[in-house]
Amino acid sequence: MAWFRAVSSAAKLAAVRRNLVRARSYAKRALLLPLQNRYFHSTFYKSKAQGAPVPRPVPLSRLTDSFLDGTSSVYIEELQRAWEADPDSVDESWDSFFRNFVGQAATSPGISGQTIQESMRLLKLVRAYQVNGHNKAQLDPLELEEREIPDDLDPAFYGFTEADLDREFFLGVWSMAGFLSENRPVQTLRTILMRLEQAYCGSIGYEYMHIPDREKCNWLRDKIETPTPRQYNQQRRVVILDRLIWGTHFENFLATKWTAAKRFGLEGGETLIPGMKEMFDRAADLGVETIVIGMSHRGRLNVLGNVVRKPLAQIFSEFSGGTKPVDEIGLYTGTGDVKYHLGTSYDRATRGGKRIHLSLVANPSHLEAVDPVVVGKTRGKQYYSNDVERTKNLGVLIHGDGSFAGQGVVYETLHLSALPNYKTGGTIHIVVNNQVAFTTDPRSGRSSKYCTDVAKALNAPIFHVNGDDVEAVVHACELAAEWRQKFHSDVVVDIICYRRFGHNEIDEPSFTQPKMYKVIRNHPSALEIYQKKLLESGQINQEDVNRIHNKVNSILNEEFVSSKDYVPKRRDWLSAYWSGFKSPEQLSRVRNTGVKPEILKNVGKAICTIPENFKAHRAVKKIFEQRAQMIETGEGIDWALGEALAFATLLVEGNHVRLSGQDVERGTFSHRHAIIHDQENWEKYCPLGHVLINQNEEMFTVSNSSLSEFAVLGFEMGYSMENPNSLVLWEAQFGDFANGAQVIFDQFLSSGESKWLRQAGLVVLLPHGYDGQGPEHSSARLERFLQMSDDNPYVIPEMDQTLRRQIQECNWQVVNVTTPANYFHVLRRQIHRDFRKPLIVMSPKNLLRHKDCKSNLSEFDDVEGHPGFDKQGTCFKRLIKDHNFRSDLEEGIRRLVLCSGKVYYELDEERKKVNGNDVAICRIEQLCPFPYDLIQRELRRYPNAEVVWCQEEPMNMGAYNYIAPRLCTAMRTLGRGGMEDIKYVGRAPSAATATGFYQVHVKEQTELVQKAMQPEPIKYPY
Ligand SMILES: Cc1ncc(C[n+]2csc(CCOP(=O)(O)OP(=O)(O)O)c2C)c(N)n1
Ligand SMILES: [Mg+2]
Repeated sequence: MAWFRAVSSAAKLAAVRRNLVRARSYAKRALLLPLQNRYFHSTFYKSKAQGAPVPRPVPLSRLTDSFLDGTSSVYIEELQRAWEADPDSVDESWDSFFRNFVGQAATSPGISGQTIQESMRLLKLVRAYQVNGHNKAQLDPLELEEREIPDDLDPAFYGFTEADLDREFFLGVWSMAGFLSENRPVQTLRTILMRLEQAYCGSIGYEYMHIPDREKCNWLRDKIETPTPRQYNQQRRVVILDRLIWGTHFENFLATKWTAAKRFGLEGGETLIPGMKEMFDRAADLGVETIVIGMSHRGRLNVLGNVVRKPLAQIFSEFSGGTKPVDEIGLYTGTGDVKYHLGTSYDRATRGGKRIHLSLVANPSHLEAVDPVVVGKTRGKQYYSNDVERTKNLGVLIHGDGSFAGQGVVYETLHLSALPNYKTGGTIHIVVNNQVAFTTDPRSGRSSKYCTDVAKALNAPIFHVNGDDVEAVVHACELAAEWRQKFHSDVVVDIICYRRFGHNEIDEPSFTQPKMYKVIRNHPSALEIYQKKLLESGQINQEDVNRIHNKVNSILNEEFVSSKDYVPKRRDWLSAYWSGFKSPEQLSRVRNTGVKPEILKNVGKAICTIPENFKAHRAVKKIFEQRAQMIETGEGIDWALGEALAFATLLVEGNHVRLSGQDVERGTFSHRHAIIHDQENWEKYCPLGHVLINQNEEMFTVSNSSLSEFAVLGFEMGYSMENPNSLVLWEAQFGDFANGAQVIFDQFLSSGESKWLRQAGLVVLLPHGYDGQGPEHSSARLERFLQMSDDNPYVIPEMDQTLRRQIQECNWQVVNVTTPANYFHVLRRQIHRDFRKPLIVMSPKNLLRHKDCKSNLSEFDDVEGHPGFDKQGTCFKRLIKDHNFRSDLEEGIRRLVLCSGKVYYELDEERKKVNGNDVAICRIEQLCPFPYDLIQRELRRYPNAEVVWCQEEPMNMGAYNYIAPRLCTAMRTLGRGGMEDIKYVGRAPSAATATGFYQVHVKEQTELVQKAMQPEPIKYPY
């Protein structure tokens, strides 16, 4: 038996040695791991001689998780036994570890008997609280949530018993932050547990252990595990109370004055108001000067009144039905929007005596759609205020629990947060988590535990906080501001509250949530709870409380009285950068968009030059040589160069240009090459970044985006709203994919100005055209954009050049441009006018390299006598007349084919083939607003021509349904017939945009082009 034991312990020792060898090889391998994972292994490199004299605590905290599991503990115990038998039998680092740690523990009076295993278990317990403490935190004010407390928060799980509670344990003097950092290595288990419960299981549940950055975790641990995390003095508490009273009375007041109105009140979540205000105060203390806020319906009016400080009289006036705002200069007021969608901006003082600018962005009902818009606007502000560190301009988004979990755009927006050309230094997210979405329980509304789980993908810390504990809410909000200013990344505050009434005030919530509403009915408000607490603590007396209540009520009443006479004085869309811009009823003249020839030559050379030592790809080099040649000769300028010239000339004039979208740097069709790559050292060069001497790096930004449409278009929308002197463009990979961003088109781009009186000059490039690439790479759904255009098909507006306000009155412009020069001018026109309008461009694919789709430099300049020059100089051509027919009257023409886009080149080709000299082809370059004047001019020119609309899209798509009534109006007023006189040539109606069979495509395309040229008349309708 003795022999067996001996053998067995020898075998064990051998096993331990084998493990040690393995451990050493792990240590070597670990050097390749990212920094944060290296710490544990680095302790192995101390030599025995160096390590011996001074007992050094070995940071167990640095052990990786795998070492903390059960088998590792057993393994370490085995090691310990081996070490006790023979210290030389273990690796020198383990020797040091056991001497320092166990030696201390074993000899310290009062902690006798603590084993390594107990230490490990204790550490695991601490860690369990850090990871899982939030599961036990007191988060639900209604206490209805059924929760399972994880086993690993139970000391018994680690083998501790009642008897251990008052035993002292050695915790170490760890080089870890927070709880383990204190210089009190020996504590009783009872104290340890109490502290852990206080830190992690109170009114705030912290989720941060998913963050893989030690510095960030330690920073948070320091904040969370400090013995007195939040101690507000009496003065602060009065301020918090005051703010809570404002938030609460505001809703009560609206409820009593407008009993039947929908206001999507904040009742049950009123602590949001003091939380936000304290967050903003803290942010201001830390250097924030401007905050852009996005939020949906819930509590929006309260935030507008109490946080942003929109005049209460104005809010009340809007509640009473409101007067349509009247501008002192003009009368344009758009369609307006419901009161809980309107935006505004104000300057307000903070508690710390600073001033902060707050703007709440107007938003549609579409939940979360405003998120990327806010982030883009914030980035725009950062550019214009030279906020390189991104600490002066902050974006704050307020979400609902249902929408934060459910809406995909939340994830898309979060995913922009660290991208170099989209980051804003962190957005602060606040979730007003009232535990219900309309009538839907979280159980049916999401698959994850928390509604905020999506933010974990971004390694954002998440603070869940009980909305009934106003001080905890304030603390979490302040901490979020500190985090953002410290780490410049996103952070989430999840205020878990409830909704006292229905989804809106007219809704009956007990139909669907009877249990919840039974509890809510008897549940005191956050204000009642806080007031009671302060009164009981003696920090405030009833008189003081009454005084605040009376003050708030009397102000609300005074504002209500003055709201009756409230007259909105000034439209507020003219923020600083926009002064001087015209509203739709103020005439803005058409301006010359041509550029002096010498400037064109100079910038042309600059953008075609690649630095000498830059090793561009051979093919790219050739492209640039060809471009340089085009500039040199002034001939054959192609699409990409036309675009680059528009950008370059705008830059020279001091404008900011930003183009973003998927693969826009090279260009989906490999035509742009706005950024080129050194093939040897992988450096990048952006020719348009060097048009000016010492050009600001961001002045020309071209950036590949994340693979998102909704968020990226929303972002650029917000960016473009910030400053009119910027040409902001978003390009879809193919136009088809733009419908992933449909909400932005519908709710912001096409209707934003009309609803919210905010202009935007965003340009959207949508590759479009039938080349036989199948149903998903042919159509940008031109018809959708035209259908959303608001120009009246039956009324011809004032078209005189000196009085024309047609574009200003229209909601946007839709163009399908066919020459590089016209593309150049339409881009420049966006900036060279006194108003801003979104521009939708059906951009070409095969025209990018088409032999005939070229322009001469003389079409870009402003020289009298050059093509396109007229009284205003050189301008964008809304219609390109047939180059074959110059006289004002062409009586011999039997057919006038009107078309738009690349089909023109195919029609022209066919005409040449069939000698169709009696057919004229006109290109409508600007479809919306409809160029009535130019169409009528062409109709007059060809008095005997059959009028044909030709398109390559199916009949139910493309421009046909938009063109037909407008063309008809133009013809009727000239006595040229009506609807039945407009012939259609194009594809038949279809469900899919295009055929998937190339042969079918070719047949269809050939037929339609041939038909447009056929000698016999075309039957009506086709
Ligand atoms: C994209 C979108 N889908 C549906 C709706 C209709 N809707 C309005 S509020 C609401 C519930 C929102 O729940 P939650 O996000 O939890 O906010 P709460 O109203 O509870 O504050 C819904 C479904 C909407 N406005 N937007
Ligand atoms: Mg909700």
